[in-house]
Formats: sequence, structure tokens, C-alpha cells
Amino acid sequence: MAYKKTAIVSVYDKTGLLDLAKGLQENNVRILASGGTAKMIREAGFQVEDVSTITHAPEMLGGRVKTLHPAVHGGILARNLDSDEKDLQDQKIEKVDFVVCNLYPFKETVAKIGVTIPEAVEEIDIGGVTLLRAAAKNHSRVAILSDPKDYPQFLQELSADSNNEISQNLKNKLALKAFESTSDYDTAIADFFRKQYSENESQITLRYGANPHQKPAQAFISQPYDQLPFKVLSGSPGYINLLDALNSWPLVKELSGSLNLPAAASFKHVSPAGVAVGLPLNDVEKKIYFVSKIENINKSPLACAYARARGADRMSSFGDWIALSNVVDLPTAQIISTEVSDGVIAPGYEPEALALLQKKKNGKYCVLQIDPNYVPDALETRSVYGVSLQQKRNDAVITQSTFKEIVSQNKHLPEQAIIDLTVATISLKYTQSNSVCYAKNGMVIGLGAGQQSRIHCTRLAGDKADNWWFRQHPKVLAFQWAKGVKKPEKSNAIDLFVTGQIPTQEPEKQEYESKFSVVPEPLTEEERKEWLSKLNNVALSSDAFFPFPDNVYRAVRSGVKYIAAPSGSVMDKQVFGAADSFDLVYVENPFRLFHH
Ligand code: 93A
Repeated sequence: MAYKKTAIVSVYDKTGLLDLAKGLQENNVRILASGGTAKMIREAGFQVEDVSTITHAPEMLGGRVKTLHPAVHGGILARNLDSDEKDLQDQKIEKVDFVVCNLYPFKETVAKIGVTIPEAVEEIDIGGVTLLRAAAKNHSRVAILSDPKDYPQFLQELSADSNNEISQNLKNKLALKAFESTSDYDTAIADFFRKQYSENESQITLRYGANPHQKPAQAFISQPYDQLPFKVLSGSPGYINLLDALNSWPLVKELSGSLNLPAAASFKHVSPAGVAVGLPLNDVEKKIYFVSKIENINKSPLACAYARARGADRMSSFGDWIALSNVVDLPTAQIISTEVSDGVIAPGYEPEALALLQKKKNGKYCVLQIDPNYVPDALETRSVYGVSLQQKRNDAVITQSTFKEIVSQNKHLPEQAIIDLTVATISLKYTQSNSVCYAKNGMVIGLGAGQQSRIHCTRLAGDKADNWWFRQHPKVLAFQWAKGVKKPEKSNAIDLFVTGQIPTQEPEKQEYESKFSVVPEPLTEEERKEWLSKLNNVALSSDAFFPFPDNVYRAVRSGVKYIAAPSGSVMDKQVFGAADSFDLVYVENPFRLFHH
């Protein structure tokens, strides 16, 4: 009997195979199948021929070559073109209309504990992938079934059409599925061999993910890179360390590039606690940032930058991840070596600086060296709850010229204000939204991150800026510490003092007082008011527009004089009006800077 259509069937997963064979036979489709597939169909009593009927070659190399043959692939790839028809005639090849194929279980094999490379290699399907790709490529003519779930719909269409044609719509969908399946298969193969052959080059295994029960975990980079953009010089980074490192590095790189000054960032939980450029420190700053003992610190702008970044919000920076824009020198490493910190990323380390850092935490301190010339792909993809989200990377370039659209009556933006707005705005670009940032003296002095409400960001960041300012109050500078009190304990006590939360209940009261040789008198309301009134010329940036003027009112209470924020609120007029009523300079930032 003359067949109407021809199918090549070669499946590892034989689910639904016999129902499919039955349907094909009922519709007068010639079935050509590879070894095991043919055997199962034949034993069930359906008509089937071995693929060797058309290849005239036996399966060989222990099954490595079964369907790889021009008789198969010529039949699949041929178009309805005269030239293709002629080639087929010359070679006595017949067209194939349907391909049914699913692949050796590579993923399942490599998921087994202790799998060897030879075992994995044998599970790499070559012929099946070729069948899938060839048929999917020629989907204008050929239907490719790569998933048993699609057999019923295919058979329905096959029986419904008098010429046994499959709709183009179904062929398209099936082709896409086949391409998805080969892509997923190759991803699994690359993942396996990356771990085998490129560990610590393009792949590192992490102890766990965000939490200890989230195993396995890894970091990797795929083509076109054969190396991760960083080298681990000491310790072993964790998942959150890398999130911090890969957000903080671009921040300091961009900030330093924009202002032509070394820059530093102190990160916690993927938001900056502090960010600064390397402007020199005065004696009060040295004292409140705990760097008075670092010799000649002002000779190292990088050390000044880190002292400021770490000093902005010492409570939040406890156990920080550090990013430094320049090669790390000894003074910078000396500051780091005395602080509780998790790790650092920088483009390089002077030998004595590296030696010092490698000793920290008994050698467990994490030191990463980033390739400063690394440029990530323009597109970034992440997977959330099994769904891939893809976007163009936020490549907005923030320079001093970003702040030229002044919408307030006061249009005077001094150079220091531009520097501070640049620091605040680039910091927001790498801060979890919503976010608002206050900056002064080339450094972040208060940052509110990850708040759902904008006014809460503005308040949180404003309160932090106030704390930073109160830490410089003469009463705080005159604190007399008890002997042996450590830096984090001092930071805690200062924080309780400046935030007006001096403990009154035991045992906390006694604990607090034990930190001092002379317990300081709290700040009076008058002292607070008077000191706060001296905080001025603060710059503020917001990652999105201010929806209400309340943000401006709150900002002003922390000495804000310069604001940069996107516009677009229905209340813009009122917001700008509020700024005018305090003679503020309000700049429209052309970029909204949400970051997640
Ligand atoms: O070893 S292979 O890569 N070489 C081939 O030529 C080939 N052709 C089909 N594996 C090949 N296949 C695969 O064999 C299919 O992808 C399918 O998973 C399996 C079906 O084998 P059998 O019909 O012998 O059970």
C-alpha cells in the first residue's frame, strides 16, 4: 500500500508511543524508527520499519550513530523546491513529514551522586538533537513532536485533514518547543562541563544561596566569556556577598569615572550603607569615622573615600561588603583590617595591602579582584519563581551635566552641590527601591532604602543624616570611654545617645553606662534644636518623583538645600512650590532610577 506520509520516530521516553504508533498507522503514515523504539512498536503489533531500511547502514558505535545519515536528514531538511527535489531524486531519498524524538536523560544522569564523566558523556544525545533541530528548522513543512503531551493534538489534526496535513500554527508551536528543548539540553550539558573543567574560572560553587538551606548554589558566566570577571584572592564569597560585590563595584566605578576621584562603597544586603569619594578628612571627621590612628590618611584619597563610606552609618556598615574604585593601598587596607567586614572588591591590591587583608578573619576574609575592563551584556536576565525576566541593563550615565534642568526659582548650584548630587544619585542607581539619599562633603550621610513609601524613605534617610550630624556634636566628641571598649560597642552607644534612646531600664542601662568612664549627660531639646539648625547645604536625590510636598518639608529639617528628583507627579507644581518657599535649588533628574 502507498503511504501518504512518513514519520521518523526515535524516543527515549516511550510514554504514549503505542497510542501514537496506532494513530500513525490508522492514518496510513509510514513509520521508520530507531532500535529500541522500533522494537517496542513492533512487539505491540504495529507496522514499523527500521531506520536502516532507508540508510542502508546499521546502528553502530554502540548506538552512538543511529539516525545520523543523509537519507534521514536530507529527507527532513528538504524544502518543496525544484532543486531540493532533484537532489533527493538523485540520491534516492524520500521526504520525511513528521519527526518524533525526545532525548537521552542527560539531566537525570548528572543529578545522580558520584556520576563519572564517561557516564555523563554517553548520555549526550547527538542524533536526537540533530533530528529535533533539523525538523524544527524545516517547520514550514515538517512537524516535530518532542513532547508526548503533544501526541493527542497532533493525531487529532492528522485524522481531521483528508490529506493528513498538520496546520502551520501547530507546526510553529511544535518547532518552538523543540528549540526550547535542545536549548535547555545544551544548557544542562554546559553547566555540567563548566563545573568539571572550569571551576574557579568561569564557575564557582557557593556554600549555599541566600540561606543555608538553599543548596546547591553557584555563580557562573557563560559564553562569550571563559572567565568570571573577578578572581578570588582570599576567602570564599557567598551568594549575598556576590550580590553586594556585583552591585557595589559598578557603583564605585561609575562614581569615580564621573567625578574623577577615587570612590568607595560600604554595602549591606544589596544596598549601600555608605558611599563616598576621596575628599580629605578634617580632625572631627577622622575622629567620628574612627580613623585618627591611620597615618597620613589624607595622602590616600581612596582611604578617605572608604573612611567616609564606612563612617556614614557605622551601625549599618557593621559586617559590610566593600567596593573600592582603585588599587587598594596600605592605609585603606589598614582601615579595613580594623573593622568588622565580610569582604572587598577592587581592581587590584598593592602587595602589602593584600597581605594585610589576607590575614583578616584568619584568612577567611573575602578578597575579590575585578577586571576593571569587564563590560556586562546589555541585556540582563533573572529567574523569579520559574519565570525569566529580562531587561536592558540600567546604563543611564549620570554625570555632572545630568543636573542642568533646574525647575526652582533659585538656580544657583555650586560645584560641591553637584558633586554631592552625583554621589547621591549614582548611589541610588544601585540601591533597592524606593530610595532617597542625603549627601554632603562628597559622601552619603543618610540613605533610606527598600521602603514602600517615599516619605518613609525621606524620613528614614533624614533621620540617618541627623544621626551622622549629631555624632559630631561636641558632647559626643568629648565622650570618655571605659577601658577596652571596642569600636562596635562605641558605635552602638553613640547611636543610642544621638537617637535619644538612652536606656532607662536594667540590664540595658547598666550595659550602656559600662561603656563610659564618665556617663555623658543626654542632649537637651534645646541643644538638639540648636545643633540641627547648623546642618546645611545638604544635597538630596530621590530615585523617583516626590508625590507630595511633605518630602520637601522633611528634607529641609535636615539641612537640605539641593534636591534632584525626576518629575512627573501630578503634584509637581506643589512640590516645586514647596522647594521655592525654602529657597531650595530643585533639579529635574532625567532618569528614574528604580533598582531591584
Ligand atoms: O547516540 S545518538 O546521539 N546517535 C544517534 O544517531 C541517534 N539517533 C537517535 N542517539 C540517537 N538517538 C536517540 O536515541 C534519540 O534522541 C532517542 O532518545 C534515542 C532512542 O533510541 P532507541 O530507539 O534505540 O530507544
